[in-house]
Amino acid sequence: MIEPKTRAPSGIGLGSILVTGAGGEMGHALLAQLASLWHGKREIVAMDLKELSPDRKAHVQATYTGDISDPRLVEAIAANHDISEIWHLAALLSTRGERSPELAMQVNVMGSANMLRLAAESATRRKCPVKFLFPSTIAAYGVATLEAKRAAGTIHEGQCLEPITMYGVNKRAVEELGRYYARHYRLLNTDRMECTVDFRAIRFPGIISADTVPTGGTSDYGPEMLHCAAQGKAYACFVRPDARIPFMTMPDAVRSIMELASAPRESLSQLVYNVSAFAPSAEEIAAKVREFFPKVEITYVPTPERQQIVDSWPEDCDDSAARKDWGWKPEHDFAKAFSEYLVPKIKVRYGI
Ligand code: AKB
Repeated sequence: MIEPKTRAPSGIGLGSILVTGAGGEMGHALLAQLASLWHGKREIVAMDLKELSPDRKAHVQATYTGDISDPRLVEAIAANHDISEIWHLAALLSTRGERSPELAMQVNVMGSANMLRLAAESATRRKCPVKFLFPSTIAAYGVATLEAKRAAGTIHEGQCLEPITMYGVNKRAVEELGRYYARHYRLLNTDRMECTVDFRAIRFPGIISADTVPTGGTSDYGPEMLHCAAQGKAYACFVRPDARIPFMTMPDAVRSIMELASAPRESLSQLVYNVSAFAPSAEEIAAKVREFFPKVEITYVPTPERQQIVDSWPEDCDDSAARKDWGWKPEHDFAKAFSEYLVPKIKVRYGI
């Protein structure tokens, strides 16, 4: 279903911002930020598989409900709006993707290819690069064994790039497509633009939000533990106590991608960046949750398949390039994430 049917004015030459996956976890926090930044200056167009909730619709000027892998929907957006920036958040996450790998590839790769094409065609028409923000993930990394993970320790962007999940493979594929559109699009054309798509990606760790509980991911045990505890529910963790991957709070995640978006292109030495904040084991998360919710009952019932996915992801990521190129610095370390953000907000959310 498409609404509206007419091309909306896009403001003073700035063009419109398209946000895909606007109904998802990150979309929730990002729409509000984009709306306050661009209020009255730029049109924001949102797209999601499901109809957006009224509070999200309030932040945007146009909404499209449908599948990003449907080229007709993408053509309709291109016909109705002057798109100059795309925040492509829509994806099937790692656990869901592994249960339906072909569907994941369709949405995560073909849907992204549609978005990159929309960006390139819009850039060619506007004669100006279209900015493309892409949340990639630590799932883009992959090591074959737990021993290899421990030996690798904290890794930089060029290491361990053999993901074992369809989701990780899909994200790597889009990073490579982004590199092509940014640097080599139509390389045989003599009149080609030097940069057609200004592709910028962040490999996010697991994200913990006080407002939303993720579904379909493998890093979900972190947020699930906390949200269960706050609701007085017991939690059976699907990974071992010693499982370790990096995490970050949602406000830091949103701020990082907003900061990357606003960084001058010439300061960016790479297209894909790690960002890091803290990297606790599952047991360290459980202990922190118990500090604030002492009655919570947390047990460990590892699912071998999901454990294998977590064991293939790095223990932590080296984000020195992001720190150097665009000044990245997380606000929340592990202690502050709980004491200053998660616990106070989650108590309000669940009326504790
Ligand atoms: C997932 O678990 O699928 C994601 C991720 C780490 O990318 N949250």
